[in-house]
Amino acid sequence: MSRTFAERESRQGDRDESFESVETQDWLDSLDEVLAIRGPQRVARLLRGLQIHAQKAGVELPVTSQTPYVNTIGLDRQPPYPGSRQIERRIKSLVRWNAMAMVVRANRGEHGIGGHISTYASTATLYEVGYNHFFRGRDHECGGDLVYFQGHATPGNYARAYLERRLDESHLANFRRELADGGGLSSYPHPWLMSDFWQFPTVSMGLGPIQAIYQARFMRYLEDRGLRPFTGAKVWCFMGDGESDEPESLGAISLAARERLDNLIFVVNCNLQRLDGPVRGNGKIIQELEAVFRGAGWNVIKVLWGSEWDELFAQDPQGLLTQRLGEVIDGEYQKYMVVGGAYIRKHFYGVDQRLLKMVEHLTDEQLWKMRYGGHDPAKVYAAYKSAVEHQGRPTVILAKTIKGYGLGEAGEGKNITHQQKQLNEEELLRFRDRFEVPISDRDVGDAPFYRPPEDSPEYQYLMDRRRALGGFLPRRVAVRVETKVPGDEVFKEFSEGTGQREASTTMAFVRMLSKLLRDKELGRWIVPIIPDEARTFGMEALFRQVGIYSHVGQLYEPVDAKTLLYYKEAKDGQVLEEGITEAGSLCSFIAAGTAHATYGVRMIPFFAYYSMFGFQRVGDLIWAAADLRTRGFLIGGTAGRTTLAGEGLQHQDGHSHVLALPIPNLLCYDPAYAYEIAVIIQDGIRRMYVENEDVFYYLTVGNENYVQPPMPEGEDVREGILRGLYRFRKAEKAKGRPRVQLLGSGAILNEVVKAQALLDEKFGVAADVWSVTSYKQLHRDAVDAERWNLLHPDQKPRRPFLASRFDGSDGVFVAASDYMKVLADSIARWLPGPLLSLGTDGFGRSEARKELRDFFEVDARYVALAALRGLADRGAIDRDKAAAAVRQLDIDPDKPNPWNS
Ligand SMILES: Cc1ncc(C[n+]2csc(CCOP(=O)(O)OP(=O)(O)O)c2C)c(N)n1
Ligand SMILES: [Mg+2]
Repeated sequence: MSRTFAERESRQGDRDESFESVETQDWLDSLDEVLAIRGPQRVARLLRGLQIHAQKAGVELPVTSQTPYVNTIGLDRQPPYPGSRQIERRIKSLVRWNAMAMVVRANRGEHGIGGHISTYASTATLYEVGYNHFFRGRDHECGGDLVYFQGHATPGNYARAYLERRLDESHLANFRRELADGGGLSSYPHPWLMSDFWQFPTVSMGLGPIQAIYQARFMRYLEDRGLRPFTGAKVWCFMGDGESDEPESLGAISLAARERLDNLIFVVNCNLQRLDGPVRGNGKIIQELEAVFRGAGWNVIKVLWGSEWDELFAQDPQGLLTQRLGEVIDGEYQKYMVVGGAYIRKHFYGVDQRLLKMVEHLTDEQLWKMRYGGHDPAKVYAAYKSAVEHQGRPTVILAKTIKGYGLGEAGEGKNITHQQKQLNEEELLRFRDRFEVPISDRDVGDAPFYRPPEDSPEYQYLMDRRRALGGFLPRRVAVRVETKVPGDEVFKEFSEGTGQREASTTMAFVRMLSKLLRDKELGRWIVPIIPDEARTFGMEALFRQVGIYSHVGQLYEPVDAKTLLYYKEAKDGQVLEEGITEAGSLCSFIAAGTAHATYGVRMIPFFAYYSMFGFQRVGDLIWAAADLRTRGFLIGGTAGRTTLAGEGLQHQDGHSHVLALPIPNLLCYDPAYAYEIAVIIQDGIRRMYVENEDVFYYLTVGNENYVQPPMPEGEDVREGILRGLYRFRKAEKAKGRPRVQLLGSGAILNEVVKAQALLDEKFGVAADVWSVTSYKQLHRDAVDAERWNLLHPDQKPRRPFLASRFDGSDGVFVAASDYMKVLADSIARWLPGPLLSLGTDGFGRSEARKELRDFFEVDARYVALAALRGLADRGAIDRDKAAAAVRQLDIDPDKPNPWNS
């Protein structure tokens, strides 16, 4: 066990102690003198010199990424408080009360409906100082600050909106009851559900901080490209200390420092607790975070001690108190707050007579009530002011608070406090008294909501403050965008095919993107986003064409400067080359795809990435993108379990389309040919940027080269591509022959076309070939029709698109794709005949395409065999013929099942 500073000191004996004391004072006096005469920068240089000297002399020094456990901004640098502390306290108390009452009442009404009291209780001052003095609304000349509120502190946001008369009592009464008559309030920030209120979803821990970083960076991108004026708007991100454990929370902080994002401010609500207990019972989360952020290059402001402590620090020139505060660990701090003043005196101050003496004039009660910095508006204001004025670096404010502050016996600082959702009458009374809420003894048990009348000083004050700061917050404003869909001059060439030339769908997409970037109307709004994969996708030409965005431009001569496609970084560069971070890239995608709502600027992001590292790697962020009503195109490159050769198990994606199924507003396509991509992208731009639909797109593209055919004639092809299916090639010589319907997607459509010929030539079977561009679209449409039919039994049933397309199509159905079989199976119910689906279930392999397609049983031979097997099952051909086909097609019937091998 480590000994305390005081214990170590006392063991050295009196003589030693007095000698050390004199020696220390001597050094401190010298330092003060230099400080007074030569200033703080000289002191910093001197200390650095001393450090080097000591290190050379063999003195082991601790890593200096931490500063002492005291406020970063000392009393002498603390600005005066600009508002009325008294009225602000009244407002805050009412917000506290209503936030608490909202949760208590929700849980009385419906046991187990949930909600959180303690989190907002700990962060109330951090929010209120922001609301009254810092957060600027949309109508402010800066265009509004962007605030990422801590997800489960929503009762505080709602309670304030209630005082502001943006919400009424029935909203509050229906907290967590969104299906109630008249609507209710979302548990957490969800723009999908409260689209004129919430801007940013944050409650999936870690997603708020990483999105805030990329949002601040995207704000810079818009400014540097001249798409938005520089206004000095800030991005604020409130997060929990427990939340900092999520890799996403801290994973991108170095980017913020590198990009010098002084428009970004993190506020970490360090209540030292998470859900189950202390965040770092055996350590100090604030010191740990300080080291991490300082190490990454952030400006760190610690707000630890309230004004009551100032007097003690003033009496402590030798820093005894500072030392003691630094050695106590978080688990003990938590205990002090729960157990009370006598315990604090004995266990905190009691280790040293000098410390005890320092507080002898204070009662136990007073000792207990000495506030932490995060609960003192004066300290919080000082930190915020310093943060917004800081230049050249992002700032993190580490504010020490108490979880469940004000709940007293009902949970203040206790381990159960996160889950506390009920207060009994006695506890409500105490809460009311503590915050002086004007509710009578008789009523208090009902936990009624309370808001001061419109002519009250409280209401006037808070409205004045909001007016001065540019309106309410949070508030989401979805601006309608007007865009012209690029015409045929961009897309026409793709409907003509490539003739004899082979090309991949990736190449087709890249060519399309590059043409879109040149489009006069649309080009500048496009945001190509790539996580260090441009060369993999053949997108490197974009580097030169539109440049890679860099706030500082290009400070070096690139090694390939003399080549045509050199690595060009520029301040007005358009490409976001994110480095190896799918999570970060996705945050850029979200920021760009929501720019219409955030900045009133429509942006069209195309985020191209390795399809394997999308839904399964950063699926939760994609879910958040959906909640955020993000618009844009996700392009899953090198897709297809057997189309991406050689890369093996961790790279070959045969399931991203399955993982994409759950996202309600995401349209998914697995196109086979260039013209399909052209139709989808053209229509996507129309839907998202002309019709203003809140949808987004996922397209997979592959790197296999093949001839891109011309778009088949026919009115229904275009519609079919968009709705999920069209007939690509009709059977020839069908009359009198057994008939099958072959469905193919992506690169595997080519195998299906080959199977058509095989069946025709070798087995006398006529096959129609259909391109399925989207099983998800087909499935959604079919279940939609089915649901309508269920609810309207007395009306003419609706027919799914899928069923109508197969009118008159006879026979057996076989589907093959580079994705799991379940995808094709999802539409089986609506087909007029039995379906046999072929797909790529199982782990990938490092192999060539031909072998992979044999291994996964998705090549032309298996498609033909499946058709024959289906025909045999129906009695349309002899079973022997199907059995013989196994041999004829050179298929090993006893080969291992790829699904589990
Ligand atoms: C990704 C994720 N995992 C788990 C949770 C469940 N959860 C909600 S709040 C919470 C504890 C949060 O602690 P902290 O970040 O310290 O916030 P505090 O309430 O203490 O301010 C947990 C685990 C979640 N919301 N998101
Ligand atoms: Mg916490």
